[in-house]
Amino acid sequence: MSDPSGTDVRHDWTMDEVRALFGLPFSDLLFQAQTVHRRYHDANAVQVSTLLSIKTGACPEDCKYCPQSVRYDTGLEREPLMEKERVLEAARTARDAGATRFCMGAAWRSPRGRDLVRVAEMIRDVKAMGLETCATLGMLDDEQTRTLREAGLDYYNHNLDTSEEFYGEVITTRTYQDRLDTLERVRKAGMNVCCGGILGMGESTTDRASLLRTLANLPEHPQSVPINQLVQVPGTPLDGAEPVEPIDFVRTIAVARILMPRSHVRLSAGRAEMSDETQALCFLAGANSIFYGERLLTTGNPDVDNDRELFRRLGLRFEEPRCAGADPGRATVA
Ligand code: SAM
Ligand code: DTB
Ligand code: SF4
Repeated sequence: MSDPSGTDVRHDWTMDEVRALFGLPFSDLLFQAQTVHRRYHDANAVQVSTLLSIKTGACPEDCKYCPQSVRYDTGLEREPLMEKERVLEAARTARDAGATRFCMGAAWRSPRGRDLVRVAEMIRDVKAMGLETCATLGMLDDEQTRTLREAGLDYYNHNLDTSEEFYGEVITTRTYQDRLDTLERVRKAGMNVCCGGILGMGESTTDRASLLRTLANLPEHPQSVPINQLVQVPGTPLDGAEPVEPIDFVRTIAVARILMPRSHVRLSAGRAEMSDETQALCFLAGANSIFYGERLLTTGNPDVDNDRELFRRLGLRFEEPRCAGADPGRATVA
């Protein structure tokens, strides 16, 4: 299953090479992606994460896709940082439904003061339940990164969202470099990086290629690569954007798989708007992770029962969490 030589794992992809993958006939691309996928992964196992918004809305940033920005009127009810007991209750429900990772998201530019200590306490307790932990809290400085590492955080999610070239069309309140800096801190602290982007914001195929190239040419591939389809929310500037062609979405998953063979590629937001057939093609293209549970952060996700049925029809099963040491260089954080 694994390629001990690791020859497929490269960090020197050129734009021409990545664009050429996008230009392959669909069947050739999927065959290549599936071949790489089977070399590194169990092709019928899917990692499942459940999300919880632990602090909702009133975010000062201007991300044009996001219902939680204070700048757009989306009718979203704001909620301050949740009490730990409520978070633990949601984590228990997720675990009992079969999730193996619990991801806590906060609508912050970056965490402030005591808030991070409170999140660290949540992380410790969620981990003690036997779940892998993930958090997405915005930009981090060195000390905050250390605090999360010491709490035992397994994964930190921080997305690049799109290509460096298109980024300015989507977000103006922080730079691409700010994001790369946070990713570097997380990586250097020894936590697993979860980093991907969003399709369907008006970006070109070249932008998609550029995003994936940036991810693949990082010093280490992110262990988890979420590929989101924009969830259009009325009131956000990107509501009404041209939807992604499903075949193009599948192509992007396939290219991510080829560029980052060892990573988990997550078919992330947007599944509620996708057909079962498109999702099946995404798994065939090498997606091996999903968000599981009726809610993403503030928007809907397919019902647990529907997902179980889809897994049954496709012969997929829930992947066991990786034990320490199984992932070369990275592992579940002690
Ligand atoms: N506030 C923190 C930050 O942005 O760094 C963490 C939470 S933020 C909601 C996490 C990610 O969710 C964003 O980077 C973006 O990729 C994704 N996201 C937000 N709104 C979305 C939408 N409407 N559709 C798809 N993905 C979305
Ligand atoms: C990621 O890449 N997608 C998730 C998670 N990381 C934090 C968030 C999707 C959010 C979709 C819109 C919402 O529910 O608010
Ligand atoms: Fe705030 Fe994160 Fe939404 Fe951007 S994506 S507006 S930073 S919550």
